[in-house]
Amino acid sequence: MSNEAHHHHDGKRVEDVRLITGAGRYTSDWNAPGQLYGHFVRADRAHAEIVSVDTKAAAAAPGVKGVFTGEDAVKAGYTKAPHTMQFVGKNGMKARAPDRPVLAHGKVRFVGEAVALVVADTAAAAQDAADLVQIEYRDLPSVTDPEGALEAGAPQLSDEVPGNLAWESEVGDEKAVEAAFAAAAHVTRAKVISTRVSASPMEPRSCLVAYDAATESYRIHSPMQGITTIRSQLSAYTKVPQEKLIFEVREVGGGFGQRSGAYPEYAALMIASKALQAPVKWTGTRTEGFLTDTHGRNMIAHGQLALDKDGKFLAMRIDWIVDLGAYLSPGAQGHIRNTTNCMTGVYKIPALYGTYRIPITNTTPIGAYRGAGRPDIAYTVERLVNQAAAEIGMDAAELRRRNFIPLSAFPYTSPSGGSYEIADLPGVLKQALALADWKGFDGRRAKSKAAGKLRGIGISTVIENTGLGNAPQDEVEIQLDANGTVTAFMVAKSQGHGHETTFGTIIANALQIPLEKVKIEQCTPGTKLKGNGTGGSRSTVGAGSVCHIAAQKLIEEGKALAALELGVEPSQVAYANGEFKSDLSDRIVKLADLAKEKTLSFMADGKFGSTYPNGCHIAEVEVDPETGTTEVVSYCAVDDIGVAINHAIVEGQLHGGVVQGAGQVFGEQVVYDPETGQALTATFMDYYMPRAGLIPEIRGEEHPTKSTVSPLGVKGVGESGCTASIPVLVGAVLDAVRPLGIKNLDMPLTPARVWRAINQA
Ligand code: MCN
Repeated sequence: MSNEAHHHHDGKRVEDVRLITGAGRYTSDWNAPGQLYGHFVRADRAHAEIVSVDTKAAAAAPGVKGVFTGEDAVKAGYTKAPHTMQFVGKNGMKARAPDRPVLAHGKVRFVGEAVALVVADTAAAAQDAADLVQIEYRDLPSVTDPEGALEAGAPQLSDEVPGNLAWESEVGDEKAVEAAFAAAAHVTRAKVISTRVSASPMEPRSCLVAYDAATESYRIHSPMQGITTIRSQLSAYTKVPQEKLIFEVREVGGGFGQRSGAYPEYAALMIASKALQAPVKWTGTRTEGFLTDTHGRNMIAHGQLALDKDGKFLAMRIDWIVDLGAYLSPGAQGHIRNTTNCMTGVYKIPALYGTYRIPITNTTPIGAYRGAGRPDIAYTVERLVNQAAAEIGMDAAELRRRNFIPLSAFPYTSPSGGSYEIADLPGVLKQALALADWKGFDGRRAKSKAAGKLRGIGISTVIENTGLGNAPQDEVEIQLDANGTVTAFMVAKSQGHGHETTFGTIIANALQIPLEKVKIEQCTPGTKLKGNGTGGSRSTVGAGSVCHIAAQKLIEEGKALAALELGVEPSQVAYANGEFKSDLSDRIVKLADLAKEKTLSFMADGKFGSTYPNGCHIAEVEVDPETGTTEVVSYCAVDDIGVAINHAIVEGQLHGGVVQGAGQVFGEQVVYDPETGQALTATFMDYYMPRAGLIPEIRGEEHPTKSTVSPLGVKGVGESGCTASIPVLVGAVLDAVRPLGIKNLDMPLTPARVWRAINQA
C-alpha cells in the first residue's frame, strides 16, 4: 500500500490566478440593465402573530417601486416550503412540515424571518423605506431549546406540528440491545451535544432575479452549490416549471452546505421582479446571514455503550434529539441519513438501537453543514469509546484495536444498514500511532506538568459515507474543438474546491494531454444536464468519475473517426498522448484533427453508491490551569481517501475541515437568549471564527485503500477533516483534565468554561 505524504504537490490550482486577482465574478458583481434593489424587513422577535403590516408610508417613500408582504406570497401560492425529510418514521410517521410563505404571513417563528420586501431605485432608498413598514405583532412565548420544545406545555409553533414534534423514528433492535446491556460487564453513558453553528462563508448570500415576460422565465443569479436540486426545490415552492428557472451561478465564495437549498428570499424576489417587470437585486449583509442562512448541527445524543470484561463492545444505544429550527429546510435530511449510516462508526458492535426525535424550535432553520450529521455521530461514538477506555482503564488505542471491523469483514454491512466498501482500520491506526509517537506521550505529559501545564492526548478513528447523491445519475458532456481543447460541462459546482484543477486533471490524465488543454464549465445557464450539486463530498466520486468515463468515450469514438482517416479498422487504431496511430499507416491523427470540421460532443453518465473515507487523527493539547486556555501543540492525521487526484488540494481540504471542526470545538456557537429567543451571535463581534494560529502544522499522511465504487478509486475528502477533528480535539482536552476528576465538558471549550471546570474540580 502506498504511503505517500500529503506534502507532495502536483501543481498549482488553475483557478487561483482568477480568484486571487479579483477577476472572479460573484453574485454582487452582476448587474442587469434597469435593475432595482430589494431590502427585506425581518422579524425582530422570535414568535408572534402578525396583526397587521402597514406598507403605505414605505410605498410612498422616495424611489420606492413596490412593497411586498406575506399577502403577496399567499396570493402567489408560494407557501409550501420544499423539504427532503421523505423518510417513513415510527408507526409509518411522515415528517410534519409547517407551511412557510416566502414572506411570513399570520405568524413569525424566528428572529430574522422575512416579513416584507421593499424594492426601490437604489439599495439605500430600499433600506430607508424599510424602516417605514409598520408591523403590529401580538407576541407569543418562544422556545429555542430543542429539549424544552418537546416538553409538555412548551409554546407551540405550528398547528401542523403538534407537540413541536416534526418526526420520530427508530433504528436497530431494541430487545437485542436490552439483553446485551443486561449481560454487560461495563456500561458507559454520556450525553453528547453537538452545538449549533453557522457556516459563515466569505460571500454573503445574495440574489439577482430578472423576469422575462416574453418567455415567462426567471434568470436567477445566486451563490449556490449546484443548480439541479435548487431548481427543482424552487420549482416546487413556486410551481414555476423548472425550464423557466434559469440559473446563473458563477463564482461562489464558499458553501459548506449552507448554499445547497432554495431559500424563500429567492422566491420573494421572483414575485417582485414579475410584478415590477424589472430585475431586482438583493445583497445580504453578514448579520442577515447569521440570522437566516441555515445553521448546522445542533444535535443532542444520549449514548450508552455496553462492554464485556475484555473490553469488547456488545451493544450501543443512542437517543437523538435533532433540532431543525423553525421550518424543515431542504438540507435537513442529511442529519438523519448520515447519522444512521455510520451509527456504529468503525467498530463491530453486534447490537444497535437508536431513536430520533426531531423538534421544531423558534430558531433559524438548520440544514447541511460540512459533514451534515457525520461529525455528530462520529463525535458521539468517539466520546463513548474514549470515556469507556478511561472507565475500564484501558489504552484508548488498544480498546479501538480490539473492536475495529477487521479488514476481512469488508465489504461490511453495519447494523444500521450502511455498506462500507473497504477500509484498513488497523493499518491506519498503526500508521497514526507511529506518526504521533503515541508511546512517548507520558514523557511529554511529564514535561508539560513540570512547566505547570496539563497535557492531554486525543485520538479519533472515524469513517463516513460520501458519494451517494439524490440525482438519478451524474452526466458530463465533453466537447472537442478544432484547437484540440477539450471542454467538460457538468452541474457540480466548485465553491472554492479547485474542481477546475482536479476534474481537468482527471480528463487530462485519461487523454494524456496537458492540463492547459482541458476546460471545466460548471452549471452553464440553461443546461439540461442531470447530476448532483456539490455537497456530501460526492463531486469527485460522481462528476469526477464521469469525467473519466467521458474521456474514455472520446478515445473510443475518436478511434472510429480516426480509423476512417487512416483507412483502417477502429480496432487497428491505438491512442496515446493526444494522437491516434495505426501500425498499418504512417499518418498521425491528432485530437484537434477530429474536430476540424465541427466541434465534437460526447455525453457520458454514471451512478455511484457511497464510498467510505476513513482516518485516524491524534492531537495533543496543553491546558493552562491558571487561565483555562488550551493550546493545540500537535496534530497528526492519517487518512484513507482512496486515490488522490491532487495531493495539494486534498491536503487543503483536510486542513480546512480540521480547522472548521476546531472552530466548533473551541469557540463557534450560535446562541439564543432563552427568555426572548433573540439571536445573540449575529456579528463576528459575537461569533467566534477560528484563525490560522489555532492549529499548529498538521502532519498528514495518506493510507489509501482503493474505492471500487468509482472507476478512479477515489473516495470523498471534503468533510473528512471536520468529522475527525471534533472528537479528537475534545478528547485531548478531556484527557488533559481527567486527572482532576473532570469527566465531561461540552463544546465550545472556551477558556472560561475550562477554567470554571478546573476550579470546581
Ligand atoms: N479530491 C481529490 N482526490 C480525492 C478526493 C477529492 O483530489 N480522492 C479533490 C476534489 O477533486 C475536489 C476536492 O478534493 O477538488 C473536494 O472533493 P470531494 O471530496 O469530492 O468534495 P466536493 O467537491 O463534493 O466538495 C464538497 C465538500 C463539502 S460537502 C463541503 S461542506 C465543503 C468541502 O467540500 N465545503 C467547502 N470543502 C470546501 N472547500 C471550500 N474551499 N469551500 C467550501 O464551501
